[in-house]
Parts: sequence; structure tokens; C-alpha cells
Amino acid sequence: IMLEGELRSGRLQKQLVQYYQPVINARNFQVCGAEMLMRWNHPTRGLLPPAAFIDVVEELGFLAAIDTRNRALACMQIAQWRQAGLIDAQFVLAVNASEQLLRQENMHTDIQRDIELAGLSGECLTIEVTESVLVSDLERTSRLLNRIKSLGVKIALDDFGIGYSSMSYLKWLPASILKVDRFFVQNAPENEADRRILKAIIIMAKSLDLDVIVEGVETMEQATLCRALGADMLQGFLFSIPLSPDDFAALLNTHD
Ligand code: G
Ligand code: G
Ligand code: MN
Ligand code: NA
Repeated sequence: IMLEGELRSGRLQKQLVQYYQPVINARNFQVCGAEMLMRWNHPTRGLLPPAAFIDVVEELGFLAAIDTRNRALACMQIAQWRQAGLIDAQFVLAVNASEQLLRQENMHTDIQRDIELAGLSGECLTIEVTESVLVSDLERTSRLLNRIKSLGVKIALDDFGIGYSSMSYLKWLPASILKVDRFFVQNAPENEADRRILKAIIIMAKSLDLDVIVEGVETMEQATLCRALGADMLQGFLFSIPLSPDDFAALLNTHD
């Protein structure tokens, strides 16, 4: 497979770029953070989404290294936007952590190093995990996540509701954020049952003291509904697609 050569030579790592999708405060619709989403800037095929390559990267065992590099670059990006006066200290950046990455026992010290190197504090970073990473070794993973949390870094449970037995993991996970999968918001304005399920998820999250981010918000009707149901933050194409660092900086500029 072609990817393997690219990976082993380190060429792929250099062609991976970090894109940023804004996270919006549901009360005032201001940008309050972002999620870093990688893309492969392929020399001939153009910009490729993770779906086009992430499974192969994972299979070949390179995903943890890539996640680690992405996180370090994301921290430097935060520092740069701060220096440029584009964001304040409240801005929180989220990065995705693969199962492979969470198997690294020293992940918390790596994160601490990234934060310190960039001159940041843990509060400006969120680590997103899906429930699938918890299935493998719940005890060890929650111990690691607790160490990460003690750095001030927030833990978000991503893609909530589309896996199985989601509820039981909430008990073990030191999460402070729940990201509701876009599946639940899609038809919520038109469909009563969907709306009730979305409402129930938000109520449950709130009762567990979790902040709620609803993903995949594409219409103003969805956004105002999520706000009315108590969502704290929103993310989706209504506000912005994932952007290059330059485009994200331009977006921040137009917002103040
Ligand atoms: O960017 P897009 O909307 O296509 O993202 C698709 C999936 O790729 C998302 O589920 C996201 O979690 C995952 N993803 C994006 N960037 C990274 C990354 O840097 N590391 C890992 N492990 N997953 C990522
Ligand atoms: O990590 P996670 O699986 O949550 O990654 C978010 C994914 O959702 C990315 O692939 C991103 O491009 C995608 N996405 C973000 N906003 C929207 C949206 O409003 N609608 C749809 N269909 N996808 C979205
Ligand atoms: Mn995510
Ligand atoms: Na998600």
C-alpha cells in the first residue's frame, strides 16, 4: 500500500495539516474555542479528510505519533493566536485522542510538556475521547485521564450517543464535557421524538455537571433549539467548516 512508504519515510507527517473548526458559545454565539481536525494535504489529490487515511495510519501503528505531533502543533498555534491578540485566555482548543495514543502510559507528561513549551496552562486544552477507547481497558484509561485532568486539561466524551452502552461509561470517565453527536440534532426541529431525545441527553449531562457541546449544527433553527434545551456550546457548518490556520485567524478578526 502506498501510504506505508509515505509513513515510514516521514513524508506523510509533513503533509498533514491542522485545521480548526470554531466552537461557539450558545448564549452569545461568540467563538469560545475550536476543535483541531487534521487533513492530508496530498501532493496530487488535494486536501483529504481523515476518513481517507486514518484507518490505514492506525493499522500501521502511526496514529499515536501523529496525534502527539498534532497536539504539540495545536498548542503552538494557540500561543501564536494569543500573541497576535486574536484569542483570550478563555479560548479552549480540543484535540482528538486515538485509542493508540491513550495506550501510552506517559501521555500526561507529554501533554504537560506541550503546554509548558507553548507557555500555556492546562485550562486551554481539551482532550476528546470516544467511548470506544474506554472499552479496551477502562480502569487504566480512566487512571490516565484523571492524571490528564489534574493538569487542568478538560476531557470531552466525543460522538456521544451513537455507540453502545454510553451511559455506563459516564460513571467511570473523568469527563467535564459531553459532545452530542450530530445524529441527534439533524431532525430535532421537525421531529418531536428526536427533540425529546436531544432534550433528555442534555438534561442527563447537566445533572452530571457536564458542559454540553452539540455537534453538527447546520441551521439557525437547530442552533436556537439547542440553546433553548440548555446546550452550552455549538459546533457545525452553520458557524463554520474546519478552517486552515489563516482562515481561522481571519474569522477571529471579523468577530471583534
Ligand atoms: O475532519 P473530519 O470532520 O472529517 O473528521 C473526521 C474524524 O477524524 C473525526 O471523528 C475526528 O475525531 C477524526 N480526527 C480528526 N483529526 C484527528 C486527529 O488529529 N487525531 C485523531 N485521532 N483523530 C482525528
Ligand atoms: O471528532 P469528530 O468525529 O466529532 O469530528 C467532527 C466531524 O464532523 C468532522 O468530520 C467535521 O468535518 C464534521 N462536521 C463538523 N460540523 C459538521 C456539520 O455541521 N455537519 C456535518 N455533516 N458534519 C460536520
Ligand atoms: Mn472530535
Ligand atoms: Na464527534
